[in-house]
Amino acid sequence: MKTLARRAITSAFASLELIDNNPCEPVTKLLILLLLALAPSVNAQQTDLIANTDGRKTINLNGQWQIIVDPYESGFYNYRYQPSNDGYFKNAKPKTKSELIEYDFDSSGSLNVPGDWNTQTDQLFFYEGTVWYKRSFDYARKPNTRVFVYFGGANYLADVYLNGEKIGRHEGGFTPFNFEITKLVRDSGNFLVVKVDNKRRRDAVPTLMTDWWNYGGLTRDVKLIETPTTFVNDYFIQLQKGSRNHVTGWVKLAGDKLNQPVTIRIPEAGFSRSFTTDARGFAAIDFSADLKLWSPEDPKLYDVGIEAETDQVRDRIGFRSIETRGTDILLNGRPIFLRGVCIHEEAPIRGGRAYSREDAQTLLGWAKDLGANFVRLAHYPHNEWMIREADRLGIMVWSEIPVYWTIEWENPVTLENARNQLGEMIARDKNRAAVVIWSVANETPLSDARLAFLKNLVSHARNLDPGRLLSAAMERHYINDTTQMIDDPLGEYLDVLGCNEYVGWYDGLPEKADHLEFKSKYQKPLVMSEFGGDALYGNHGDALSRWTEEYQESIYQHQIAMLKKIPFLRGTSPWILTDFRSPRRPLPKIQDYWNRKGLISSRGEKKKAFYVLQAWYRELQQQ
Ligand code: GCB
Repeated sequence: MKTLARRAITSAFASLELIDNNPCEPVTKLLILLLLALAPSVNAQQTDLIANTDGRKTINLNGQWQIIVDPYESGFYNYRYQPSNDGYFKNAKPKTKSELIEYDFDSSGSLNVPGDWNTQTDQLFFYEGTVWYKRSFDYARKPNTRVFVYFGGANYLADVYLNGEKIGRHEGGFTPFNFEITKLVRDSGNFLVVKVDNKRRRDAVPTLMTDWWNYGGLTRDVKLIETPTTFVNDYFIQLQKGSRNHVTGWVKLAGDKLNQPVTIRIPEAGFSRSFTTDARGFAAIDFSADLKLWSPEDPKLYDVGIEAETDQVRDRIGFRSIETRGTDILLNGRPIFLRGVCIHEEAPIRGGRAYSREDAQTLLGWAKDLGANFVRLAHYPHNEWMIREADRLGIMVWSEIPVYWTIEWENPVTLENARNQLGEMIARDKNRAAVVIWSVANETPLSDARLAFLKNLVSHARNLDPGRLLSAAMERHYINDTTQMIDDPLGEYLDVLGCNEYVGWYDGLPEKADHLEFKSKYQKPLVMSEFGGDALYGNHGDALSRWTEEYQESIYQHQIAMLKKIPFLRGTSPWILTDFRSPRRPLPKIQDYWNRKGLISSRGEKKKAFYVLQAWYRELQQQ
């Protein structure tokens, strides 16, 4: 309850901040606040996210789940469009030969979890709507334990039921959530039902228009997590901003024995120190240790133990500092250039959403092959394997939320949703050294309401994680034929300026880049967060023929020459590592619903531009 109350207050303040920046009448403000107080929060029933699920006792619920495709949501609403008490979540069976029940999970089809529904059956390729998932399981409860059901991600809106009872709802397609089921779970014959709805909505995050496939379903791992009655719920253990040996953070217990000693142990560094949690189960931690720092050259991870009397968790944690000075980005105190590439969460070769460690290894392996030390994971938080593998491989990560293009900037509920997704992204990955940048938005059009919304997200991110750099992929504009200006007012609140430009593709021909210069209003580092153009692998022609590998190669040649002249450029993440599916790209025989800006085709073939960028990145690596 405390958490709920805190969330409600935080969200009211968040909205107040937004409203305060908007010119509306005091009465209207009051009304909005009143409505907010009455409306259930997006994740009202969610238990605080359990950190590091791999470091816990878990029971895997992946595999085949029974499904019912329900375009009219008749498993949820009755014929008067009122929520029904007897929906599909009851998993009912006729008890007599006369009883009428118009659905049956057990004789319906099935889908693999994790996995999107679009690429598992042709019938659902373009489907946007509701699919019901059901999985049965047995679970022998032990005394003094609690059990939670954890979803790595469900796109987009998930209503979760256990044994016919609603246990929670989660909104947002790319972040994890968990619900406690201790009281509901039984020894045998449990049925877990999830209604997953991926209908796009104007007020959602993302909103109606995107340039990626709206893959629906239980797209990431599902598991049960078993914990002691009082357990280590979450912790934040990272270097203090600017320091290379001072660790700060916190540990949070959940349960009834909240006040107890907790020891942080890093055996390899010979470190061990105890802290005591307060009546809320919270302890601030603060210590110095002699640590070998994480870097792309040497991605050192330590075994870290978080040991309470009632529960112990182990994690692999890297320590590094990341900060900016003037126009420089400093990793462990030294200036660094981010040699990056953007990536969508699409499975290499197989297609559809990526979800496995192998998918992450292939994608990040290609990025390494390119000479990258950095990836921009676009346009939403990717699955946890990507971050864990980046941590292991020494690849710095920019991670972002789907605040993309035309969000409802004036809608307090949309803001609350975006804040929630931002909070969940940070909650999951805050202990990963690889993550160096949180980004709050992509290519959002300037307005006062948009600035208020994004400032709110920036301050939320800083409160949750004071150590990492904040950015956003912004737009720029021409001040004359040959000068592009970066002066988005959002830039004032960011640490690193992100900027997307498509000179040579949407903006003139590749040669246009030769005469261009970039100016910035801010003394801050710039990451050119997107540039590029489409090429169909194997399609050849001269360098002025669209869709050919030669045209794309020429864009990269001219772009690189231009980028080299930008004095405050400290990183690049061209668009994009591999071709990815997009409903906005129908051109027959060329696009066929793929965005072809990949440096690598959907089948894993490297296009000519790949080698142009690789040569530049190798050159930068020598410097
Ligand atoms: C952009 C967007 C990205 C698109 C890309 C394109 O600016 O940020 O999501 O896919 O351009 O290919 O047009």
